[in-house]
Amino acid sequence: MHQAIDIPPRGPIVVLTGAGISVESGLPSFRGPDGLWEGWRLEEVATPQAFARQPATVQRFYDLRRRQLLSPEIRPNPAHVALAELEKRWPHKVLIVTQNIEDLHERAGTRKLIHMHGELLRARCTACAAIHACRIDLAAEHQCAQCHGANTLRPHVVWFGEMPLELDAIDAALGRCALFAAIGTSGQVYPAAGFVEQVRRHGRARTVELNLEPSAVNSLFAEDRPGPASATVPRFVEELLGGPA
Ligand code: BJW
Ligand code: ZN
Repeated sequence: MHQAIDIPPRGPIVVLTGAGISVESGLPSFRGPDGLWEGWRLEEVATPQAFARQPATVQRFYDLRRRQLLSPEIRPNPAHVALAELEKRWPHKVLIVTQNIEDLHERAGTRKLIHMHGELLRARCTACAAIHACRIDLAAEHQCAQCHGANTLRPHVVWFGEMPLELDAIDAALGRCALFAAIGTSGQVYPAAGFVEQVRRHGRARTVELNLEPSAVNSLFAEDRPGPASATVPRFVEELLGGPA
């Protein structure tokens, strides 16, 4: 049942974001027409088994995405900017939990942010576990600055079958939030797709989905804001703050 609740909740907010929030910044989502996985087979690039089998293919997939992210035409859009403004002006805690591995929330000014599926601009050493900033191609010859291993770095991202990051902190925030909003995520990948159910279990929070198309878990949200994120998110934030974001 989708009914609008006009009274803004007072209390902490958790916002879950997915690839859809960055489509209008020029980055493709994963699923659907023009999605990233139209051109690549998911099981060939986003599992540890794929990396063990074909490291060069997987490195190339992430090298291309890293290059694209670092190109000047990729910029935050009004949805990222509105969420940064919400964090600045909302009188309670705002936590953005993003499944995205790009840095558009940070570039828009968001400070309190969890990258639950890791970060494209970081690399992790498979020999010594050190995490490094990374703006280079990893398919090319490289060395770990910590243990000096040759070609030991992998993208610091979470593949299928791997444990998402900071789940304890996310659980705690979901358990005390007054508002949970999910933006631009298809609701097909767990545990993120289960967050709305988790929030509903404690029964105190307003739940809102903002998406171009209904997600796989759309029916679990109390409210629905259909449309492109660059329009729906600034409008939603403006309503919450009681004035232009
Ligand atoms: C717009 C828009 C616009 C477009 N405006 N909106 C069976 C049942 C349940 C679970 C499982 C199961 N079998 C396996 C699992 C677990 C598995 C899973 O969920 N699999 C499913 C496929 C079923 N999950 C995992 O393995 C996770 N780990 C885990 O569970 O650990 C526990 C464990 C580990 C070991 C042993 C035992 C337990 C890890 C998941 C990792 C996901 N990784 C990826 C790749 C990250 C790196 C990279 O970016 O390459 O993360 S997969 C990919 O999907 C990426 C994304 O973050 C994630 C979600 O995608 P997202 O963001 O929702 O994008 P899309 O494209 O799907 O949707 C875009 C949406 O935007 C659409 O809805 C559009 O409508 C919308 N949109 N334009 C607003 N302008
Ligand atoms: Zn190392």
